[in-house]
Amino acid sequence: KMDGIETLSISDTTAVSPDKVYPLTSDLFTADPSAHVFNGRLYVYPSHDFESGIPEDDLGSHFNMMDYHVFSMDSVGGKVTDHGLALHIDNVPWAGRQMWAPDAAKKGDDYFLYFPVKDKDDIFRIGVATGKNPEGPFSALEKPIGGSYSMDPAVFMDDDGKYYMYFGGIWGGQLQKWDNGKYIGEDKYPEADEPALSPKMAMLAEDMVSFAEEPRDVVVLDEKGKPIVTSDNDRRFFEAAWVHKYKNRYYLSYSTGDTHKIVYAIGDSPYGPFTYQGVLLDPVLGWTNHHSIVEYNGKWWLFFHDSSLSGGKTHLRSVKMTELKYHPDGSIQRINAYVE
Ligand code: FUB
Repeated sequence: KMDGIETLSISDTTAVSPDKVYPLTSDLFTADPSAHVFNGRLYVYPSHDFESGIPEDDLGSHFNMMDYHVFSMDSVGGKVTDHGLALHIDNVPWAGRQMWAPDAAKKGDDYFLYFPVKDKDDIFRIGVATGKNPEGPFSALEKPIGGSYSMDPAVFMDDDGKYYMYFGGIWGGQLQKWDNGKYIGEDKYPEADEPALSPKMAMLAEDMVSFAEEPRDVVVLDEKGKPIVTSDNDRRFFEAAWVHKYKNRYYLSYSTGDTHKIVYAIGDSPYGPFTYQGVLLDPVLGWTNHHSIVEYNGKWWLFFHDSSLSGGKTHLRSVKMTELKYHPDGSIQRINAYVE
């Protein structure tokens, strides 16, 4: 048994309706919102969905995004500003196609946009672009982050000023094509009863554009302290890792992909292990479910997307936010965005 945090007693099996859902964008399709508070203002770094005409497949080829816009607001429910083009694929020297879910970080007076995109060999890598303003524009480095692979970067800053990147995603995200940091070019999943593929994480170096260490596995344990296994599709990691800290404990949340939930696990170190707790967001309209969690003005907010604005087109999504609530024991109240 690995050491983990106990499964909290108040874990919701039934979802409640959110207090209020705030749609954030309607002029552009947006997805995978990563939210941060910089200088007292709320910034959202989403994917920018558009109709490229590429047919839908299991590898997500129809998610053929080419650029990023940053959005911001100074109050929940207030005006949301679209700051325009922040980074275009044509300005990323090594990029091939598919700009997927980004994230951002601030260190001192510098801002960093982290983004997954396939390189010219069609292998997902994680890139970084820097800027002097939270909304961009950002200027991409010549090469992806050394030792990075797969997708969905999420950067967490701990209270001691250290930054950690969590990343990875299976199926179209290609995590299953990597073995111990080496690209094997074919799909290799652990057996059904073996520990599932884990998200990866690494501390960022002082420069914020490289890893300070080799990426390692982020282990998610079940209530018995055993790693969650490959066949456990309702709980195993698929994509969209996010880490936040609440009352001194680390919360890892992620999408279960083909079972379409956002679930969470708690640990007492940014390295984990994390113990599975439950669902925090039920499936939304559209195949993907991808979120972020941030504290703003004393409340906690869940950012997510769905395909309601496009009439259900999975690759044309729109970001929203709603309040996230905790039970007294630190467990998270489960939300279904559509329950009346
Ligand atoms: O937006 C493209 C991909 O869909 C993201 O990288 C995944 O997390 C999923 O939301």
